[in-house]
Amino acid sequence: MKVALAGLPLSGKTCLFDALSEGAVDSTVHPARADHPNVASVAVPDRRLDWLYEHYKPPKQVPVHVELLDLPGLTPGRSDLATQNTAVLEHLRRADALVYVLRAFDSPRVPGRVDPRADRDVLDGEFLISDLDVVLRRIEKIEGQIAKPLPHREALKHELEFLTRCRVALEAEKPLHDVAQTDAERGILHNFAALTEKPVVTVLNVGEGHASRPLEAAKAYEGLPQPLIALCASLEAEISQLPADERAVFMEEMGLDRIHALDLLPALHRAQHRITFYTTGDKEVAARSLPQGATAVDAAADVHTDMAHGFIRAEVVTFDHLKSAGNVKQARADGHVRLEGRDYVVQDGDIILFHFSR
Ligand SMILES: Nc1nc2c(ncn2[C@@H]2O[C@H](COP(=O)(O)OP(=O)(O)O)[C@@H](O)[C@H]2O)c(=O)[nH]1
Ligand SMILES: [Mg+2]
Repeated sequence: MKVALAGLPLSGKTCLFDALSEGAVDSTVHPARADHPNVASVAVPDRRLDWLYEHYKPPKQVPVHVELLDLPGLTPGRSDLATQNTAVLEHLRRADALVYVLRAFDSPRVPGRVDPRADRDVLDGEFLISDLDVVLRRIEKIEGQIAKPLPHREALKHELEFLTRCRVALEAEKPLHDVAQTDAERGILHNFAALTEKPVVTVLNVGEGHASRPLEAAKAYEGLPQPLIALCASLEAEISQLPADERAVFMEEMGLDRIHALDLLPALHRAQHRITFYTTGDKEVAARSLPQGATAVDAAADVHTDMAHGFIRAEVVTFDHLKSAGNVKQARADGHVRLEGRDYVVQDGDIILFHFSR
């Protein structure tokens, strides 16, 4: 799962990146560049996994990881930075999901007005234009091919019809995520990595004065897109750089009862229509991510291809049942451990033991 931070310059992307990656990259030495984005692998916080780890006490816990990308800001209207802007958009295209970082803090170090809704419209506008550009180029190419008696002419005709609908939507300033109706059409969008089709979570970056209750500041801006997470990126970045034993004291001083940035990765996971299932064993407990609708055999393949090839059945208990029963033996006695076949649709929070032949 690859997630990229998108925003205007000085909106707080790098602070957010530092808060989430706990300073894995020293961005004062290596600022994010379009030809060299900063990348960090960040664990998705997961209370259920923490509970399983406490419960089974194996040597290791393995969370789901996200590859987080920090990039330069988008600079529409700056013709001197057009090449960099195009390169940033290309990186965003390759991400599975985007975070819009919107500035809602006032600072003498950052020029210009504070207007997150206008900034968000600027980002949307950039993505619409960029997608339209790709769609128009593809249309032109297909129109050239379709004149020839090619064997896959029918498929091209369908694609052209779909791309024409895409063009109409984009010209009316509508994002592409509503246009694709069939799996084939979604496949086409996926191929050109449309920006306006990607799952988005918005981060409203508020000033220090609102750090402890950031959502209060969000109330000043009606109509910001959901899901939305409000936080003070500079302060949360600062906290993440502190030694663990100093964090609580500092947070108390600042009136923070929690790190709001921790909500971001789970929100991105949900926005991508993905679920989490768990495996437990002597060596580790692991959280694993699957697209909604995936089956038991897909889940087995995620653990090991051998498990999918030799799949016999899955033994499933939900996290909530296990937790309330206290242990698997009791959950079994309560009738909450089920045997499921290969076509069982995995549910968020399932704990699965696979039976398979070698
Ligand atoms: N007061 C305040 N300043 C912030 C906040 N987030 C970022 N900044 C400041 O804004 C400037 C730009 O932040 P940075 O994360 O580098 O923005 P980027 O260009 O989007 O990566 C820096 O001087 C930060 O210290 C915030 O929440 N509050
Ligand atoms: Mg930056």
